[in-house]
Amino acid sequence: APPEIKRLALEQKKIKHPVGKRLIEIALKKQSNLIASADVITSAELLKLAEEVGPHIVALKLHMDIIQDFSFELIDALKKIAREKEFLLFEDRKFGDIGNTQELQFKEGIYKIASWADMITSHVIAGEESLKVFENVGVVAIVEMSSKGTLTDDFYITKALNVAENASNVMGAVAQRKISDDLLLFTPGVNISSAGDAKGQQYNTPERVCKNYHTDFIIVGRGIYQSADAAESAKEYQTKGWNAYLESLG
Ligand code: 5BU
Repeated sequence: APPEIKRLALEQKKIKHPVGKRLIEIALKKQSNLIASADVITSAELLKLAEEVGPHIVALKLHMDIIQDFSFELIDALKKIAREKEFLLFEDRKFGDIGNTQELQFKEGIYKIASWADMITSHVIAGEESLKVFENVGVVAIVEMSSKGTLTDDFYITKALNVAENASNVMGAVAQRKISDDLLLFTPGVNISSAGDAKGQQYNTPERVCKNYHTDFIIVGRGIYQSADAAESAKEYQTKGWNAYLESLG
């Protein structure tokens, strides 16, 4: 990126979290604000997708509990691809319990998320102290959802943002609107060719979420992994997302 844009993008957001800084660094280097959501259900599909979209993304968003044949060989292979292609591993676990239970879900069980995830999502419904258990990871707080009829109304969003801004391990928030410059903004529900699905999902274009909501990172699932050529469509979302992001800064 030209130096003035680099300076602008870094200075506009006052991000202190090391994982947030790393994400910005990768975004500027790769000229991408794209996070691919890998909602596939086998290790083979996941690794293939990671290889294909890797060059175009800043992070790969995962739902590890939907993988039928989960193993730590999968984690090792994913980490290797992430290192080679320079992207972060983002587990969209959407924690939403008391701190003690979240800690067990984060560190223990089959997936041992704490041992490999760079970033995780968490609801903030249990309050600020419940988030303290997420150590050595970038927390992305869910303050607003993309789906039709979500209960995250204006009142909830204001309170959730307040919790997110007060927690030092929170680096960003998921929302469908502009938020403060102290947090990175992540927006799912992004698709170029569809308006939604039959299960409540609602889509916006990369242009809309970057220019109207001032989104920092667009999250794209089916738009990429269900397309005929995942690499090609990741490239398209990368270009569209990055151009819209630069225009939103100017
Ligand atoms: P899609 O295939 O682009 O619709 O996938 C969207 C992904 O983002 C999917 O993994 C969801 O779990 C995730 N998501 C979302 O769609 N909306 C939200 O508000 C949140 C997460 Br939070």
